[in-house]
Amino acid sequence: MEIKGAEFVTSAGTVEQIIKGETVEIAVVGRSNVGKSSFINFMCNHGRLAKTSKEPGRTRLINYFKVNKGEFMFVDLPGYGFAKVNDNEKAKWGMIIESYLRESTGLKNVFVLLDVRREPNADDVQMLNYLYHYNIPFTIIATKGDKLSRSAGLKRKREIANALKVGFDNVLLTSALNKSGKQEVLDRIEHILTIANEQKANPETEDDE
Ligand SMILES: Nc1nc2c(ncn2[C@@H]2O[C@H](COP(=O)(O)OP(=O)(O)OP(=O)(O)O)[C@@H](O)[C@H]2O)c(=O)[nH]1
Ligand SMILES: [Mg+2]
Repeated sequence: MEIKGAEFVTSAGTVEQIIKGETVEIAVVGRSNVGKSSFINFMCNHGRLAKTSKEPGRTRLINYFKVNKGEFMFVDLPGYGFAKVNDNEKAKWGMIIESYLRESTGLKNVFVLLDVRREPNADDVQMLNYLYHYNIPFTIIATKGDKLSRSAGLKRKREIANALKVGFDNVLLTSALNKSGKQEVLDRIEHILTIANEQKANPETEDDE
């Protein structure tokens, strides 16, 4: 698969604004500042599609981006675990992320982004438990691979896979800066779209995955 173009569709800040459509959605989640917005820009070959920032907590809304004129959508979710916001705001963010994961009808896979240098923390583990619980397929993506040498990056990939109890090949190592790891992610997206199309053609097998 190839990403030929992408455009911003809309933002959702409340539960009512969450899109309930048929277009396949791939959501991007992770701690604040892990590189979610940069990842979407990198995958879409677009410098400024999703707003990025050095300041954690930049993305406060759910942002939808249509890829290849609607072949699927990337959904940029607010980062979790941002310490500097008050509890009230934290609860509101948590609620919008959870509402999205529960209510979106197009969601087919969640890309869980982790900084390659960091151990997955309690928030990351909670997110994965949530995805397991609701039976939502996910993909682990390590970001900022450029911060480590190739061998150190591979070592961290192994450690992340072990910490999360997933296979080594189920952690995709990327760098938005170096633009590395893109093909593996594109292959993954192609696989997700193939399964989604098969489900559409044979709706009775939907629960088999
Ligand atoms: N070196 C390096 N820096 C990166 C990479 N990806 C993102 N960054 C930097 O990390 C910071 C945060 O990036 P964002 O893409 O805004 O992160 P985010 O996860 O969307 O953050 P929130 O919206 O606040 O949750 C920015 O300063 C980016 O330039 C990468 O692959 N390599
Ligand atoms: Mg962001």
